[in-house]
Amino acid sequence: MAETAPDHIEPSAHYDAQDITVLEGLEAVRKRPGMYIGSTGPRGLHHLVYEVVDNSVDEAMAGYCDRITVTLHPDGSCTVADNGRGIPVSAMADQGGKSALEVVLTVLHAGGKFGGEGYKVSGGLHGVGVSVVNALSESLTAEVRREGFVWYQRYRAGGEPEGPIEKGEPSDVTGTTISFKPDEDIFDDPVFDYDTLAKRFEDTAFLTRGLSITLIDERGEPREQTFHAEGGIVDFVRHLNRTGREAIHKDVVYFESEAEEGVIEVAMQWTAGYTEAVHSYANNINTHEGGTHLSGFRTALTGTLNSYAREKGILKEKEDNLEGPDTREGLTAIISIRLRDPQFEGQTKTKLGNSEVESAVKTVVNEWLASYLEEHPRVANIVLEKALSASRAREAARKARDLTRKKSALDVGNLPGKLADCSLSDPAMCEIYLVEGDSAGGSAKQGRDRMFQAILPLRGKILNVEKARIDKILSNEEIRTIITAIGAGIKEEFQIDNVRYHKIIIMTDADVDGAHIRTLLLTFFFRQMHELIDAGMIYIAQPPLYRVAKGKEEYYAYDLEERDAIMARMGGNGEGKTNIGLQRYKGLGEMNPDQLWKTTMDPETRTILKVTMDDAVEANEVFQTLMGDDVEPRRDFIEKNAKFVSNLDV
Ligand code: 0RA
Repeated sequence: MAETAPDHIEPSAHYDAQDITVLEGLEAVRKRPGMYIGSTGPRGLHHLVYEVVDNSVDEAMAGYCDRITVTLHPDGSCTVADNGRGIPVSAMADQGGKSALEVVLTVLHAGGKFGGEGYKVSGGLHGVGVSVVNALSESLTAEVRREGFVWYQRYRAGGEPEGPIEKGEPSDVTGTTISFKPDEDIFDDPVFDYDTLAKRFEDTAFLTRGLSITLIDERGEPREQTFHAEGGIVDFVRHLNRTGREAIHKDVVYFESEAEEGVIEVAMQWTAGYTEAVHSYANNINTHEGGTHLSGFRTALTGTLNSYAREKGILKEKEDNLEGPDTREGLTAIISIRLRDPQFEGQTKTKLGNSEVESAVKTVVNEWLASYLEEHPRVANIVLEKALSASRAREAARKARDLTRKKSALDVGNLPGKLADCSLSDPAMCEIYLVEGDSAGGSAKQGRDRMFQAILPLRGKILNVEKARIDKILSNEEIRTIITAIGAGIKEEFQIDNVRYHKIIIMTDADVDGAHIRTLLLTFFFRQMHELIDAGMIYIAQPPLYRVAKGKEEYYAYDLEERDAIMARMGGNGEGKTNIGLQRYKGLGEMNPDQLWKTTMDPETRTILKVTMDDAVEANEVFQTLMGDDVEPRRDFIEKNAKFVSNLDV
């Protein structure tokens, strides 16, 4: 059987002071899990997997590992296996002779202690270390292949070792395998979501050139996917452009540089479209909210393109400089930075705050891009032509706007006539319903609580914003009405403090047209008022699909299943003759004001879904699928559209 590691000091029979400190540390994690992993909801749960995988990714980035396999088991546990060097197993004198493995798994923040040079950069949003995963697991097993043997150690609930590390059979390979089962006492719903993990690992694989990550699901229908990008972020950019974004130059512009502040990688390609798809990452974390690396990149891009255009006479002396957005129209780019001590800020902790990074990225991008443009004049011309036409469109739009400024729909002083505003003026108390169709709008106006609920009926399909330029978007009647009613402007001029309602509720019919209008509205908010989504101010109303009545009793059902359940309870099976009245609502307009209030608008009883934008990369892809030229994927999506919606708010 297994024997004790030769250089391991026999543990004493009772706990010494050091052990107690360790257990207290893990206990603190169990008492306040949110402090370490953000939440005990889905995000926190998946964070456990990322924490373990990120350690393996660190090993890959140090050049010692090229395969990671993540397996989801039927019993709710998860195994992360890599072929790295293996976590060190030797005894640590300054840790009471405990193995390094045990220290890594039981001491908070012990992860990077043994690495030296290769380990200066570490992934992970919180970077809390595997000991936190151990603390929050019902059980955990570590299996290390190293120094010619397999080594084992098991942990009980809360991270207490069952015994010292044990030396097992000989092994001529190296690697680390960690299996853990999230503690049901800690997590609200400890079930891993395959798609959430798959998306993350796809990103990670693109960001870590050459690394293969395999995700295996052994629960239910077996599923397996392997993510691997030999070309790293260059492949990422091509991947983002593969649907609906037509590249206007062949090669992806790429460079990599190691500065004192960290390693910077940039890949970019311009497309024929009008929207910008620039995604930034810091230590493999998608920095949705941007930050210093992104602003450094933007400043350099604008500056370098302007200098080049001036120098080559592409911009004439009397012409104005290109503005930032002009240079990014149609641009797909990935900015990836790895740094020693990332500071994450912002509402969702996805904004890089390290101030030194801004000028480092700026300097590097300036230098690289300037020489790239010199060496690739054809690409330079294509890009500048694109930016110049964007600049002209912007100028034309500005003139058009100035002309109509006085009676502009963008001025709040001029609220649209269609808006039935509420009486209260404190935005935190107020909500606005964007309602499909005049007839539903009429019912909503009569049914609402006018103290705090405003109604804006919208007619027809609003403009397809993905394909339109800003000047066209602003000339669309429905869009102008929405902008005015919300009162906070758009794009760079958007000011969240001026928003007139803290709940903006989209209420459309439960059919394909309704789903389409909802998607168009979400696209519009995503492109023009992104902050509203970040701030969690956009919601989707959930009108019922059926009304079931028998005598004086009446119930509303929100889907088929619920309808059948209600009917069964009332004694009808939906096929034979009963005195049950069943009404299927084809549209909101079929409900009378009272019904609409009761089922969909009364804060006491309604369900509204908060729209979140957890992953801008994916959202961008979905919008493109929806709005791009291919009709098929769009129809597909609309039919099962529920993607943007999470977080019940009852
Ligand atoms: C520190 C030092 C060394 C390996 C690791 C950490 C390591 C940690 C993890 C976590 C998951 N997989 C891992 N693989 C390796 C080894 C240093 C050496 O061998 O010189």
